[in-house]
Amino acid sequence: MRELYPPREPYNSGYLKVSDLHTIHFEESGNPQGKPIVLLHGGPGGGCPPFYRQYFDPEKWRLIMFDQRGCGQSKPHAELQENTTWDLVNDIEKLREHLSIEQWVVFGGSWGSTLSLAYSQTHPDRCKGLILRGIFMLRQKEIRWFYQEGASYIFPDAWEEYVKPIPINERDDMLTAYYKRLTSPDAQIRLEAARAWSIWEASTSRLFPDFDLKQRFGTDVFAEAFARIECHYFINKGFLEPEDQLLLNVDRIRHIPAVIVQGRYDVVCPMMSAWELHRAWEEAEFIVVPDAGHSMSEPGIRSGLIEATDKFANC
Ligand code: STX
Repeated sequence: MRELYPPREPYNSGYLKVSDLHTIHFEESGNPQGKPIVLLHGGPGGGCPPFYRQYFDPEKWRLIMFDQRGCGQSKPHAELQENTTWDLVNDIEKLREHLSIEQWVVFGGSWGSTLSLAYSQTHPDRCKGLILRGIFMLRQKEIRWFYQEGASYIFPDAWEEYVKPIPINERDDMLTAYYKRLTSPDAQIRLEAARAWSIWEASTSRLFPDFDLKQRFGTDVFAEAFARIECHYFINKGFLEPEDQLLLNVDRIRHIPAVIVQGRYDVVCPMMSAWELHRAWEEAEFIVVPDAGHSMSEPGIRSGLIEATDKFANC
């Protein structure tokens, strides 16, 4: 089993104005002369905690992390205007140009895998490799499974807490019911919904539950951005058209070296999606971790990801 690299500080960080409204926070860490790799975080709305740096050999990689529109240290916080998949794809290009990088490896898990597919299929020439985890293609069946019916059968206890803020007569469409509350002008209503939404995901992310994750996801600042931005993207079907466009456009990236790491017991992004991607893209290395759920910090997933970043650093 591979362990994390030691904690480190960035050697550069700053803000990049990407539109009249949005400014994103980015950082660089590791070796300034190393191979460039960009990390696309999950959610959307999850931001980049510092331990993400530890998946990358600091001698070999020049790691670029940034907080997507509206989350982490990006501003304005929890903003939904001008916040779409294609805005984020454009931001990634702006950041690449800002840092004078010709090509980079793209690393993304969960929503980060969705965004990695959207970005690489739009700008394949900029991508030297793809490291994807917990595949999520944001199709209706995936949204339905997690927010309406499916995951509820496996975590009925956590589900009870998730449905609590929603009156019984609105529970046949949880996404719409949550969206209404998450965009309410009343901060109390917004926050109650945001916490319940976020804790649902934290409660179901790992094979073995993690109390700390629930604590972090339940804080007001994190929950408000995470829940609002996720719900906004999901109610808008990820701004993807047709809904399976990421699967249909695999031909655009087929030639790019890639690895897919998937937990067998991922309840947030069930393995069916990773399997469908694998079937459509058999050139990509496919690794199933037999004893893990969704989280990148579970031992098998962590180890698989570090093996992948080490391998890509050496080729
Ligand atoms: N959302 C899946 C996702 O992208 C449906 C995700 N789940 N947890 C996370 O992201 C973080 C741990 C990155 C917040």
